[in-house]
Amino acid sequence: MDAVQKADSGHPGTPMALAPLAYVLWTRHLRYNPRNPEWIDRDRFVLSAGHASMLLYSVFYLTGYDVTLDDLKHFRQWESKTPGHPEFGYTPGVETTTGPLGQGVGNSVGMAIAEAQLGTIFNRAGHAVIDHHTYFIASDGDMMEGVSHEASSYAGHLRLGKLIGFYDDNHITIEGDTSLTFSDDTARRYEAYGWHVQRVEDANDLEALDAAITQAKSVSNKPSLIVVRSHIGYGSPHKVDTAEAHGSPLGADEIRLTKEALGYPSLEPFWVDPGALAHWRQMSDRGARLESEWQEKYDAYKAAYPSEAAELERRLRGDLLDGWEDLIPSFTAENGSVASRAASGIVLNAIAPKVPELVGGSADLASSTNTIVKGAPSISAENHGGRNFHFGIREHGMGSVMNGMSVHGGFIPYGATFLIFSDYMRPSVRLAAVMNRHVIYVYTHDSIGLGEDGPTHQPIEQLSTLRAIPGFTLIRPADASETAEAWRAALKHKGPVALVLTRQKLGFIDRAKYGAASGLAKGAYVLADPPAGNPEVVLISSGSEVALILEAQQKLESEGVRARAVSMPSHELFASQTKEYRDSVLPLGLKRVSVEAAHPMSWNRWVGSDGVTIGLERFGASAPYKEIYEHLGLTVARIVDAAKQLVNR
Ligand SMILES: Cc1ncc(C[n+]2csc(CCOP(=O)(O)OP(=O)(O)O)c2C)c(N)n1
Repeated sequence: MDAVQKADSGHPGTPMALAPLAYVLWTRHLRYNPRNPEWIDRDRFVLSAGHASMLLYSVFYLTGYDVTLDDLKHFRQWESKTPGHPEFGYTPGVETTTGPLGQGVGNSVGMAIAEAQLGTIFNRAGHAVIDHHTYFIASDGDMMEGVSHEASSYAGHLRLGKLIGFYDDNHITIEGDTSLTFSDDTARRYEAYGWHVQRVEDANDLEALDAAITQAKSVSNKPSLIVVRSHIGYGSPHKVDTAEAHGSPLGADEIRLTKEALGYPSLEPFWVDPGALAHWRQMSDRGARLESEWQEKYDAYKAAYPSEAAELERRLRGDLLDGWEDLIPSFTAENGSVASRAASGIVLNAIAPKVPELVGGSADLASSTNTIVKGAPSISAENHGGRNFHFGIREHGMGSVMNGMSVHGGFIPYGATFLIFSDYMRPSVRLAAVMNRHVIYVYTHDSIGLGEDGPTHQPIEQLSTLRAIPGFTLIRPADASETAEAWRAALKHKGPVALVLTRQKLGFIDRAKYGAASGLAKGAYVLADPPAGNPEVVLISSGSEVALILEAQQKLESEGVRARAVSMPSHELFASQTKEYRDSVLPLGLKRVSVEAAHPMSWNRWVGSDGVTIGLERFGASAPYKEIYEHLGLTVARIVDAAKQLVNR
């Protein structure tokens, strides 16, 4: 109440209502060490209702994390440790960034999968070194959002027994009572997903909460949901059970009345009873003890299984195994024309043995996205160790689960679907960028080049809008050789990367004649220059359209126009190069033509106002793809004309 009041913004009601739950969970059940928030076998806790962040920050302060009372007084202020919503990598103890409702539930499922998978792979009889629970708190909003449905359905299917969620059933959202819009029987819905479900009728009943958590922990073959009936703004005489308690300060008078009603010993803002603080702070010693007990267990494991321990530590550090790059295949003319999705599948399968942390799958499009690791088992309720994931037709859930696996540690998750359906998972993709997580999206069927499926399936604006996400790296390779380099770059990169790949076959670009595909690492590179004389104009392209600019370059040559052809598979990698390099590829003063079968918005940066962008500012069409290219003007003739006009010929 006091922190929200001082900040003059924030959400007091849910932290007030759930304080008893936080107390029971953090003092009796959760295994964590406030002095080492990074302890790898800690239980994970996710506040999916991220707006209630003051609940988390209060507990961090009380239990002895590196969060002070002063930090609470600076709630929501510039560079304070207590931002409006919990931010991963920012406040010690925060396991994932939450705020966009539903994502925390999906992240929790990912964390529980990560735990189950690492445990299956690394634990040995008598040595359960990875053995922790994942808890989350979800609000009405979390439960209404589709992403929580998708992820919870998947969690039930996989029987993730160490996942325990609380549903804060307080009947209140921003617009008022949930009866305005929400008639689900959430408990039965979760039962239908295959979860073990309990109800606690009174959020202030510590023993009932304790018993429910104990029971949930004992159920090892299903995830658990505990539906807790709470009263938002509990204690506030005038705001309890009202939407007003959700997202605004209570007001000084109401805070005073609340403290009086609760029998709080002081009216002074931020006053914490020293006895209460000492009681909570015992959690620091408890945490240190829990970790040191685990450390003993781990030392024994390490002595008995040194190579397993070394491998586990490597994965958790995020280092790649030596020699993995030697497995990246080379493509030659003999491979013929290869769709980049097919080349990607070949590369993935080639490197898989030496990149065991690279696990993932697709949203029911494995045969189209070429993302199965052949011969490897699938993850299932019976085998949590399988590396091939069948995310089902749940793109958003897939994205959210990938983030959870990534923040847990030990994995480079990949997830595949058609590029058009990146829109279905975009909120999770954005959060991967916000958190700077190393996850890989394999997006195939990347343009009108997919042909007959038509405009609903043909991406137009997706490339530009994905490129607009800060910290996001998109790579759209031009042929099989660039696809191999794209995987190399994606694995070496640290943030989120999308590999954008074709359905249709792409011709082999003869590297004896053209620039080496290794140039992909720099985002853009010169493929071809005129045989004599300086170029007069630059043609730039990515992916399938690179073949068009190569042909246009030759045609221009035959007509006496000296053009340079540049492959630009990644705007972001190119933007991060030195100015010298960028100017060497796109010399200052040379006019430019960009070509991409997509909305041209993102190319203006490279082309400038005196160049030409050839792209699509309309939806596609259903037809064989070569015809669509012709009809929509993505042709060699148009590129040649544009270049000639630019050089006044
Ligand atoms: C995806 C998403 N949509 C909308 C919001 C804005 N928002 C924040 S809290 C909230 C709903 C509040 O109700 P509830 O989830 O029950 O939380 P409580 O009032 O119990 O704290 C909404 C719509 C959001 N944070 N995320």
